[in-house]
Amino acid sequence: MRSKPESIKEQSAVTENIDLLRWVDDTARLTKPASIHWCDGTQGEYDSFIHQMLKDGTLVELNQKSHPNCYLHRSRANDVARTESLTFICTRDKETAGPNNNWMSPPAAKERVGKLFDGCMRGRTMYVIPYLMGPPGSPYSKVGVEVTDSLYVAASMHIMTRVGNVALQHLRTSHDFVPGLHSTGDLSPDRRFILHFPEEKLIWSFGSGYGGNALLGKKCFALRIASCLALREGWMAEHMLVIGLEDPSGQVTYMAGAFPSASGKTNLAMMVSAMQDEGYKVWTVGDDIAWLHIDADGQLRAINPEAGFFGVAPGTSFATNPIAMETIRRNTIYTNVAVTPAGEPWWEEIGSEPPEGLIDWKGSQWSKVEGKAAHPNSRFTAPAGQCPSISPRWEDPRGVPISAILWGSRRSTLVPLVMQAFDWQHGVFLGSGMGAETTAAATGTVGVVRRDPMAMLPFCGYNMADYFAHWLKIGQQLKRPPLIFRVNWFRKDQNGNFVWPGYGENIRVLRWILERIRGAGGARETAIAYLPTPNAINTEGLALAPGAMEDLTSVDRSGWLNGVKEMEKFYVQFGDRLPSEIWNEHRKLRSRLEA
Ligand code: SAT
Ligand code: MN
Repeated sequence: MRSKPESIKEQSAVTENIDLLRWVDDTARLTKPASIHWCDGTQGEYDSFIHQMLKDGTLVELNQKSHPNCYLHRSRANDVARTESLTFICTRDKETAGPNNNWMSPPAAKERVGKLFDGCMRGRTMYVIPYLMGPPGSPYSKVGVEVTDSLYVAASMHIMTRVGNVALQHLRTSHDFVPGLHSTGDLSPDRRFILHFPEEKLIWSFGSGYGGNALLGKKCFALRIASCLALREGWMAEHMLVIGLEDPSGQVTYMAGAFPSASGKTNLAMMVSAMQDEGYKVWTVGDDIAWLHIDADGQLRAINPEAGFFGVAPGTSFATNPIAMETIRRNTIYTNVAVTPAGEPWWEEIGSEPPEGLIDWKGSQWSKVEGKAAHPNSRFTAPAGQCPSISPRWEDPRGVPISAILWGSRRSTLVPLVMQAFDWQHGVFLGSGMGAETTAAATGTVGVVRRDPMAMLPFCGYNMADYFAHWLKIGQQLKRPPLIFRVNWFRKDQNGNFVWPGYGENIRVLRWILERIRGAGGARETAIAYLPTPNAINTEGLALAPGAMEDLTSVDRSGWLNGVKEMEKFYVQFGDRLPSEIWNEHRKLRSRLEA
């Protein structure tokens, strides 16, 4: 559906939504594209996008025998991860955005970045992408419309969201959609801005072609803007995976887990249980984002707003995540991975040695001295529906009932393998104070501990003090609030080796969590939380170092007292706005540790 920018009549064949037509028209006047293409979301359209990108070099064809319909994209070397320093929340009042966000006033942001958008699509095609976040027919689903001049973005949106008619039908004539304007511009970091206007539900992204900066349905809409809508409307938009844990009787219990980017969320979401023979199996509902609503019975329910996975490639292998390896064998767009002479994707820890003649992520011959062949934040973009462990209920319009919430992050020391919060309020406190070692998913130093509450620090679209208050309030509205747990698979010993085997063996921890949900499972009360009793977690058949389990389930008092100080430094930024409940929990934790 190609048309001249002015022909609003022609576009109205696609939709009769006046607000949408007007916004697209205004956008075209600003960006001045040579032509406009309304995306219909069909396979034919996807294929033609791919064809075009193979022709102009945006994509490289991978081995079509081993990886049918798989392609490689190389982004600019300075555009390989989210850029938190260039990401802004634009609200009238700076306090609304909070100390956790970069802020610009809406008029200032529009003035500054509007100039960059002016005429930025000259000679280019403007793609209009109506998309649905959430299952078709769900009352919890929401519509976005992304306008972009990047075909890579348009094709990726086909995978990550539900594009075309399904979205327009959900929208009908309502003005209730989230417009998102994206242009790659000249890809200069000096002219790169990722702007969110929660008060008008608008996204502007300029100067980046990378994932979270450019696929506006994901972090920009489904987390930053959605978190603001959720605050207003009484639900929660969270950086969480959702899994179903099937027990030997066939009953499935659903859990949601918040982990920072590149901390194994996708691995956990697709875990092949090491206790499969005993009847414990994990089903995948989502691997990155959950929208949580309270239903009429006071039960928390989750939908996965996305339709695909945008996962970290390095470290993914048949040993660590066979389900992902199976999922990304076809219909997948890879970004910034290496490629073998046979045309197959390759990355560090894929499970094979780098072959002779490997081409690195920048497109050059790789040699060992040059470091990593794949970028540490290289990604795969694959349809969720083709994942072998996808839950039969992943598109249930009512969502799935959540019985437990997990906080997880990389902590090589201090934080036990698993602990259970005393109650909802204590659980919210544990999430609010979560420390995390930074990863390659964002530009900056890797491995330094920062506070990353609920794994939402880069994604909460408003003041986090209000976010904590919202969490506390939601708990009061739930008839049976999910139990809250902190997990940490990432403890290391003095030699830098992981203490716990992780991956499929994490099922042993999930099983304890399931027992706790059912009122069983051995636990002891400690200063920080309930910890598993020595034999509560089955370790049969694991080659753990002597004393490992004791280390993983004990409390390092002086370490935690330090942590308490770090939390305090983080909380004081929020001044009076921080809920008193958080300070109370903080005070209680310190006095228990000092007792
Ligand atoms: O780059 S994204 O923000 O889309 C992925 C992530 O960092 O979690
Ligand atoms: Mn993420």
